[in-house]
Amino acid sequence: MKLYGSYTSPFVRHCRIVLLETGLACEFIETDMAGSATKSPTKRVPFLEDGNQLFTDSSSIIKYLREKVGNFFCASAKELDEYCLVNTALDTTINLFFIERDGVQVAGIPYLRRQAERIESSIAELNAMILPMSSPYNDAELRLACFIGWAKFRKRFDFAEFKNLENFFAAIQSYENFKATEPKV
Ligand SMILES: N[C@@H](CCC(=O)N[C@@H](CS)C(=O)NCC(=O)O)C(=O)O
Repeated sequence: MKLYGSYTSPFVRHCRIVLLETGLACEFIETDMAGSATKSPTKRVPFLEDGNQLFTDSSSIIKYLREKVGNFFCASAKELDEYCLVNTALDTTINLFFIERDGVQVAGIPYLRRQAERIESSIAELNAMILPMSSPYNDAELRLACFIGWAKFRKRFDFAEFKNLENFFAAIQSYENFKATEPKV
């Protein structure tokens, strides 16, 4: 198997954690935007090749890897809903990050203001969740940790008023597979 991605992407980080957890052999191929533009129809990372199979989204990659070793991806509807909530917040935060990096003023465009509000309300909801303070972590929790880690790394969000999320993030630092995949430029 070959996983294409970057060392900064939170979506790729989640896949890398799952590779460590499952112990599956996989080559990591560092890929920039030019690389993903030619090799994946989504023009995004991650993507995974296994023989002649191509997976173009972190969620399908994680499901594929977990099922390969006889485990589940988001076993219950509740876990899937929590995973989707984190993913919406993450996807929206990254969307605004790229848009702002291209010089667009978020405050001047109604839909982008709505995107910013979506992030705020989703984070408040995530902060109200009951979160574990030690492993094992499920995929909704791992995705949440990858989101917080990326938002801190890129200085996109101040979590100071969200104490539950801060405590959860402090605790997951002692999980070796999370620590081993910290974002780096
Ligand atoms: N839904 C996708 C999102 C992946 C994604 O947004 N990746 C970012 C990197 S963090 C990317 O490649 N962005 C490039 C672009 O949007 O042009 C997944 O879960 O894999």
